[in-house]
Amino acid sequence: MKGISLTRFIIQEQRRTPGASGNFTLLLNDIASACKAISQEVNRGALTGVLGAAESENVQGEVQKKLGLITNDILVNALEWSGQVAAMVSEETPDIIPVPVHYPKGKHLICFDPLDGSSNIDVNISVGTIFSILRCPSEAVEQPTEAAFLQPGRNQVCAGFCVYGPSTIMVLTTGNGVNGFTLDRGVGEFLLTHPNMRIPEEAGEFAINMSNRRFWEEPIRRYVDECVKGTDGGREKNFNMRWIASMVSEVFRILTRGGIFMYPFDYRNPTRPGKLRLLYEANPMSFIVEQAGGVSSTGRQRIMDIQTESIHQRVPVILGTKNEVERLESYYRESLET
Ligand code: AHM
Ligand code: MG
Repeated sequence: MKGISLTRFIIQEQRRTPGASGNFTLLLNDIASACKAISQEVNRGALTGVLGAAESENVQGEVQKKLGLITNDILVNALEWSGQVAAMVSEETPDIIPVPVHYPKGKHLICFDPLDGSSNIDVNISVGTIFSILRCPSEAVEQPTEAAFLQPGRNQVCAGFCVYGPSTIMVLTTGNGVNGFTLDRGVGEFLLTHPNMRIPEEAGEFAINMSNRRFWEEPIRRYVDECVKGTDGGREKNFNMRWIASMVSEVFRILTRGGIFMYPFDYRNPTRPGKLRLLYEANPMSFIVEQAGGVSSTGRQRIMDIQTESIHQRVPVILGTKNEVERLESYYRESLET
């Protein structure tokens, strides 16, 4: 299987799924094409003048980056014409993105963060695209509203992300495990390089933005303090720390060599129960992590069981190696009992 193209891989998966139409294959091909174009834009960077801030803010009041808006347009253009999509949600757009009336509609809802890791764009550190595919309730296909998107993450039919790093790598799940494909620029195709990715059961690394420590809840402080103390504390080993501030890179590292990633609830802003967005960051990453044998939680509940209340909803995210996430969940339970 190693070395086969993403297109062939998807078609072979489709043949194994009774009753599957080719529509989903077309949709994934469009996403892959968009990611190739985004990879090219990210790669050319300052040469084409796409770095820096745009003169606008997103719905969350964050200054938008030029490249964030360009990559958003690439994805919307690649998806809206295809006939596979009912509507889209993007980190860069306040409302749902409808399919223009002159194009046919399909039965899928797509949620995406076109360029995650925005603080890294101008400093030449890896960024990525994250996407999630839901089925559109059949009665909503013709006139989808925000309500159609308010589904729990366990309803996802596919999730993936692309990291634009030293190599461009796409990681994908349709609920049958996790596979990674590296973009071969010579051939112009994503080729299977990381079949059946499994998160190692032993973790030696934790990832969290330590500068927020004073705002954390007690279970997070307890867990991280123990990691920092290593063998001098209650743990049987020493830990290393990483913080790339690009969730795509952190999750790819965890898929490759294990570990735990935390962007937990903190007390900085009482209206914000976390930083990461449920529909296009937390849910797709949770689907991938669970499919690779890991766990993804807010500390208090499984992320994919959260009932979505709004399209840009934020949630705490703790994901990675099963034993480590479960240990932290047990600290949350203990702190709630006392
Ligand atoms: P973004 O979508 O605006 O890029 O925000 C999400 C990113 C994640 O990739 C990363 O884990 C986190 O923000 C880093 O945040 P911070 O700069 O607070 O450490
Ligand atoms: Mg993001």
